[in-house]
Amino acid sequence: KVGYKLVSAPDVLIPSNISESMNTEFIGHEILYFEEIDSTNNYAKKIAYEGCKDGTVVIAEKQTSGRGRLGRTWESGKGEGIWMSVILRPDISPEAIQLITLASSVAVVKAIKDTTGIITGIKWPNDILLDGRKLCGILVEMSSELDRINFVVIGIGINISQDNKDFSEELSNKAISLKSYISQNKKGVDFTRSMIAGKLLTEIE
Ligand code: BT5
Repeated sequence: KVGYKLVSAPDVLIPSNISESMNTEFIGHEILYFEEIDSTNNYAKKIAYEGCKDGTVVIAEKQTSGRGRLGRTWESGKGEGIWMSVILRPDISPEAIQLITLASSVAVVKAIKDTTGIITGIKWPNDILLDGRKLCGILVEMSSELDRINFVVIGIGINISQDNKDFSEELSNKAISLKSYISQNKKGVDFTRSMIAGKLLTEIE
């Protein structure tokens, strides 16, 4: 009869959860959250063309047509990872776009280390590996003119909770998730997806 205490909240990627671990000047001040979407990069490009704000983020629990590079598929099951896209309007020349991919990879490695204590590695240009398997992929797309960028979309997919059996047969010994690594190796500390997402946006900025 003394009321209730909230001891834990479900790990959904809603903006209020993410902003608890975010400290940014402009990235993520607008976060668009979807339970299901075809691809966060597709939606991000659409709203970027329509003029959305620098730093807008699109995030989803599930993607039905998650994309890698060159038309490849990105497996993005419901609630199993962080599937998100960040829209930037940087004042750099189109040739410098590779720097954005590299900086994003570094941001992922730092966010994971700071949140979980786990050290991952970068396989140039856009893969983050753990135990020799792919933990995260980055897909940077842009719209530009000859000498200036209109916008960049940084699409990031991080596997969080899949077991081997949750991946397709093709990926079962090529992909890994953070939680399966932690439980198998008894390393790292517990975390929520929102903690990593908030920290990642901070690092990207
Ligand atoms: C990438 O492409 O690694 C970029 C992946 C980017 C995904 C994000 S999720 C949010 C945003 N919205 C999108 O639609 N995409 C971005 P690439 O280097 O081409 O690697 C693709 C290959 O990785 C596939 O052919 C598979 O072999 C493998 N793969 C697919 N899904 C995977 C997963 N969940 N984990 C690990 N590897 C995967």
